[in-house]
Amino acid sequence: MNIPSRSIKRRRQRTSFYAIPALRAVDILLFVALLMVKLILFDKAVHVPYMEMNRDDAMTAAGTLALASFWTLWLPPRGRLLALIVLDVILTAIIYADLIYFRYFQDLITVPVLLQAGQVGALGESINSLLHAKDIWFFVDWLILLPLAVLTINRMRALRRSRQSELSFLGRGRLSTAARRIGAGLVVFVIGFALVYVPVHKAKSTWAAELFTGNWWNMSLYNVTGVLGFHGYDLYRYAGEHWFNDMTLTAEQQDIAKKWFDNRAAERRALESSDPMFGQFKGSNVIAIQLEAFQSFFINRKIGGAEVTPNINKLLGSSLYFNNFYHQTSQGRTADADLAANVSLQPLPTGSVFIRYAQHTYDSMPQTLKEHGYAANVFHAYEGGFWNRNMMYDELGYDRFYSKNAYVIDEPLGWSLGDRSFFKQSVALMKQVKQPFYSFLISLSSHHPYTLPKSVQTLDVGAYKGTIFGDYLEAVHYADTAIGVLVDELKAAGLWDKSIFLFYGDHDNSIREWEPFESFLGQPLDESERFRILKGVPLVVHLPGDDALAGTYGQVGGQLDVTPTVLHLLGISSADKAMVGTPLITGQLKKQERQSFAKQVVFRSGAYTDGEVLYLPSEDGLPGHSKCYAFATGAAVSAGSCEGGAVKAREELYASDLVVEHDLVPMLHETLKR
Ligand code: GP9
Ligand code: MN
Repeated sequence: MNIPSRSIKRRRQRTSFYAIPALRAVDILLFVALLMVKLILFDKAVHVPYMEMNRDDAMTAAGTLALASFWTLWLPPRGRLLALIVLDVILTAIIYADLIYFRYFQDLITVPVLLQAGQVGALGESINSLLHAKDIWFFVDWLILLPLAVLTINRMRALRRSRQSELSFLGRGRLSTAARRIGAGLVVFVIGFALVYVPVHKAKSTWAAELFTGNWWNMSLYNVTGVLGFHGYDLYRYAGEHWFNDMTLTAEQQDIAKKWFDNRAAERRALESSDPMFGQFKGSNVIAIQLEAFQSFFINRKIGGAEVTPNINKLLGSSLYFNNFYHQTSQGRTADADLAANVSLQPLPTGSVFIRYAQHTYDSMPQTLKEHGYAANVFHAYEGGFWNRNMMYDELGYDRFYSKNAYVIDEPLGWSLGDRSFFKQSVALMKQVKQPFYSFLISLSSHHPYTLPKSVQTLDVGAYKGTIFGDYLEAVHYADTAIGVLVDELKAAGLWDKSIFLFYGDHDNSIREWEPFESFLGQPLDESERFRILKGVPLVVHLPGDDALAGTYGQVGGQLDVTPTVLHLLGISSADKAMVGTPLITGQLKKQERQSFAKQVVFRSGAYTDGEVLYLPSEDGLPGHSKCYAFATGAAVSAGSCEGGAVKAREELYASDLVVEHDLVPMLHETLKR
């Protein structure tokens, strides 16, 4: 038994701060207080609109600190003090690293970010502008805490030398001391858990219901979990998806994916060798615009005698307009449209590929064009971290992502910069790029809830004034003006005749009351018409110096066909690419209201159309409840007319999901290379 000598005992009683019972919890309280200040500083520094820390957020933040530190109460007093100082240093470093990362990427650090070296490396050149003098407040406590840690270590060493070790688990105190410490630790754990659980559960059961499944931005998660809670959740999410999820691929699954993509690539290969359109526009620039919530039901329509989209309607005179073109997005909305159009793979049923599998390999339009000597840039005047774009665009092979930081916000509108100024500034940036180039632009002003300032409401929407439908028409009318500006700018820059220019809508407008649609279109809408309106977005393609093909085309198509179409026109083979779509602009095209090339457009729900039928599976998944309609008339037809197609639609979704989830593109390259 180690009995402290009397002199040591006396000295310890005299000097020990812990001898005063009331002060025993002071270190952990001080720890929570200091870190709370830092979390508030972080929140103020990132300053995301509508996300300021409120009472619930403060509760969550305090709870996460309790959860991070409860175990220190199991240690003897000096061990605990030391552990709290080390925790303070680690958590401060995490919070500050997040702040620096946020200032550059408008996002938080995640496990995949740490695994993808390029992301953090990009900070290097700008580090000076990312460090602010006032950040010193994150570290002032270290001036006291670090010397205190050294003193504590020395003191512990001295005590250990006198065989009074306090480092061992629970120290050498009496059993009652041990029980008290365990109890105190557990109490803090329970308090911490409750402080986190109650507000997070409240958010999850109200506005944030889909946030944890279909999450769209790490900052939205941060808004619920706080920065430390976010890292806990990120680790849990990553571990669940990558370590604990049984992702073993069976030989049979491999075979299914190989066969499916091989067949699809063979279709494209056959077309490449026989179709006169292949390579007709070799060497052109490609300028593709993804328009926010831009549907097709208002194209060529008037309200109170005024055209909703006068600029686009005029452009149709010299362009190819696909009026049976559909969006194929799921929960990932804008990001799914981007994936469909640039990667030609199906989105996932839950969440977005951009967030869940950004580190996997894909065959993309930018990457393929770069392999053929093109420059490739993407433009979107919003926070670069939204939809995990920074990471995904890196993977897709773009040279540069011009996000909000690259723009002067001289026309503030809605979420960010108005589309008119966005397009103007993008063309100015584009002019600097060596040709041929691929430029992908994503608009934003026509985003839900569509309320534009009075100054840009230039369409008289009559009876719809003051309704969301009226606001939507105003917003798409504004977006149409912006398209007009963009075309003029491209002409002035001398790019118009050297470029394949195309645009498509990303997804529907989320307005689910059918009455305004019916009164606007002047007819009642049955189920098949509603589906076609909901999914219908325009695809408009202007080909350089060639208006001969201009006209309206009724062939069905979808966003997954955009990349194969562009590659086909440029004469770049997609036969060795793991892509789902097929070219829409071929020698077979005819200007007709409706044509069928035995081509299927498959939607995430398993619905499909081939231009002959429209198949809508039932929500309860029972085959007997599904619907089969004639595409031309909307009349119900026998279920048998859709059966074979429904099986093929499921096969497409299954094969595409295998590729995304199991990262099969490298394996498929081996099979597709001939
Ligand atoms: C934001 C924009 C909107 O960057 O792309 O995304 P959404 O909410 O439409 O998916
Ligand atoms: Mn969108």
